[in-house]
Amino acid sequence: MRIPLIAGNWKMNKSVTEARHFIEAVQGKLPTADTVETAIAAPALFLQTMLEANQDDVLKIAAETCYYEDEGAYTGETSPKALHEMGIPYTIVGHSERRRYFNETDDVINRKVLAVLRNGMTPIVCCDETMGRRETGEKIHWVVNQVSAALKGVSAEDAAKIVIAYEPSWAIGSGNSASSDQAEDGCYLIRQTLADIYSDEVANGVRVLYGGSVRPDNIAGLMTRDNVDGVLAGGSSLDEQSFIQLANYQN
Ligand code: G2H
Repeated sequence: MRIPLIAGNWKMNKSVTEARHFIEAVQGKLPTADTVETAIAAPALFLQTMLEANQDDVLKIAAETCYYEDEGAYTGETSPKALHEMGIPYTIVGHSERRRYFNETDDVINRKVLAVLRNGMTPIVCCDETMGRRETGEKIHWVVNQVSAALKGVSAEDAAKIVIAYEPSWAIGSGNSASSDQAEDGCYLIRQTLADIYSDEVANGVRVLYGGSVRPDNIAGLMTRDNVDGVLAGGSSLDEQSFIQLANYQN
């Protein structure tokens, strides 16, 4: 059984003080990880404070990105080895904003996936899709190619541990989520790609999330779909009450 994962992605928002207040406010208000797992990915400079404030340890504290080398002369970068040592279990890799604004290529994303796995963490691998590609039918190649490029050299054993997020660019930050049919369609395509590369067993074990304008009022519909195992929420994960509602979508 795939335990749902409700993850937030704060992007470059909040201050350290606000991050601590958020963690304090959600203590005791999130489902336990054996029913619904919850995570917040935040800027690296907040992570230690968030870990310290996370007294009940239900919420997973995650990173938004990291570098693909463990250490060395890479000014300004975040080490996956150091993230693991801090106790960070998840790192987002390949978010469309990283691809678009920081020129992260499929090759860079693949190296990051390998680095995150090598350091004992789980990558939340994002793949996007544009409306143009959806309308021309090019989407299938685009999504399949991103998944297979990101997982190049990843063993079946490691692939079984990863999380993949389907995030159509046209839904990100737009206020217009994909419909539950469109989300199911994208997540199903990703699972089939995993089955083709690895096996049905691996594909059926991997959690595939949907991301793009997920809100408390549309999460329940998305989560009814067979291949949608959770969400990656940006804007609606910034407010404590909104995130608590997302996490408790079953109630
Ligand atoms: C997509 C998503 C979070 P939002 O980027 O990964 O953001 O929910 O604001 O569309």
